[in-house]
Amino acid sequence: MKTDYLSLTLMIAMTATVPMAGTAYAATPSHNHEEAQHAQAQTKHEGYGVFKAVNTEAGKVQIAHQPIDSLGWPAMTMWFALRGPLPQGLKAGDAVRFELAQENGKQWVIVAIKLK
Ligand SMILES: [Cu+2]
Repeated sequence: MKTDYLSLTLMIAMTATVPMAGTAYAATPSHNHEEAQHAQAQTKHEGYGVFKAVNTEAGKVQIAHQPIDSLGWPAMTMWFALRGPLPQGLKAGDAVRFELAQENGKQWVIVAIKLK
């Protein structure tokens, strides 16, 4: 009786896990991204905003970004560490599109930035 109960519990645990994973996977293609590989790389998030300033010594850029729904972030102006080159001719006030990735499971850094 004890064994039956255990195997039943395991079955419930397994059936409960599988549909959840399936839902998360199925949700990915319906996510309307311009480039599919962004959605597949779950650690990356896309943002839009206005480039404000750069601190080349610190390797940081200041961006007034729009809300980033995939991260639950509201719109704000903030500094990001930059891991990559800035677009040629970028100047304050330019609209940009950028990709964020979490570094060491903590800080969100910009791994790509382009003129929008
Ligand atoms: Cu922010």
